[in-house]
Amino acid sequence: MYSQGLIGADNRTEETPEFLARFQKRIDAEEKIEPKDEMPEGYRRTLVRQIGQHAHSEIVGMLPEGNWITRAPSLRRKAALLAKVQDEGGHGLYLYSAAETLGVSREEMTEELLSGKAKYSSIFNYPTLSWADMGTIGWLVDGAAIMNQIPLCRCSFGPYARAMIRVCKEESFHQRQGYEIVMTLAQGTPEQKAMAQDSLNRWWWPSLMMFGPHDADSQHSDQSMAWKIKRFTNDELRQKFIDATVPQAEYLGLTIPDPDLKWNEDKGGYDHGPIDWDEFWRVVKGHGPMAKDRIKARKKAWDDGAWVREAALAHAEKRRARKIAAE
Ligand code: BYC
Repeated sequence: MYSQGLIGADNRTEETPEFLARFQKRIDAEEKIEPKDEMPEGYRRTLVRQIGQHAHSEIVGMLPEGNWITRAPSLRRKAALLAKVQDEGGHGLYLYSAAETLGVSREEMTEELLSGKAKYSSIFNYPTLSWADMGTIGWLVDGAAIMNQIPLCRCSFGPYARAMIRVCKEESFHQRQGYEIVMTLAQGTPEQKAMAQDSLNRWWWPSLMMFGPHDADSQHSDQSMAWKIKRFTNDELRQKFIDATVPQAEYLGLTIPDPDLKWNEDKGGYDHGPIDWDEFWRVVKGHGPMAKDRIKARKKAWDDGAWVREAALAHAEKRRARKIAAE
């Protein structure tokens, strides 16, 4: 009478087929699932995993760009970069809050990040070597993020979908500010244009990897699509991103570092060369060039912030006691 076939990747949950079918009916009717609604344990776990990893990506994603705030070439650039990095911090906080509605605490999620159990986007394990990288990250990394996140605004889980609406509006500003930086460099001196090209060369392939493994190797996609957490597969979104980005590079007069990139009339999209999946899995498993530094920085921030958390708890306790005494 119990089925283990319909649920999350680890197959640990036991729920009746009737219960799973009832839940699937709500999903198929495009109803939003809210935190207190009954849901399969696999659905809850999938969301905690994805939203938690998404939140960590936003927070770790502040580091590569934060690295350039003091070296921005003008006050205007500095103000925009500062605002963007703060936005990413805000996205992390909405996302942690969305995950918390599923019964997991911020402490637990942070501990999983610091222990290496929870992942964060592979892209943030690469170093930011020049100012041009601030432009390229906005253009490509935020561009890829938008492509992935617009469909998440229609995710079946209400708090995640709603958080994504604001996040996407801000990511869209980030993408434009990045593209404008790259455009300024591409139309500048030959040295500036070379800097933009070098940056594109380094970030192109890691940006394509942001969308995750090929569909054939994506262990969670089928179930996440059935539950309408994901609306498109990894390969579908990667293709959309390439098709949108190639004309942008052409407009800038920059060359995408893929000799096999070619318009395919029949499919109405670009064919591209092979992605280095060995590199992808190496980075995902924690061996990216900046992996140690990123986790070290997050651990330091978490440890240094312990007194703030303790003080906030003590303050809340004092207020609670005062309120009880006054009643
Ligand atoms: N990096 O079965 P799959 C941003 C993992 S931040 C690392 O296809 P799924 C921004 C995957 O987790 C952008 N790991 O998984 C911030 C799974 O491992 P686990 C972050 C990756 O979940 C600051 C395994 O590989 N965006 O926008 O169905 C500045 C198998 O994959 C990656 C999000 O997090 C990767 N690239 O699909 C600027 C969006 N790819 O968990 C910008 C929300 C795969 O079993 N997340 N893995 O240990 C998603 O949409 C999905 O989770 C993914 C992966 C498409 C990423």
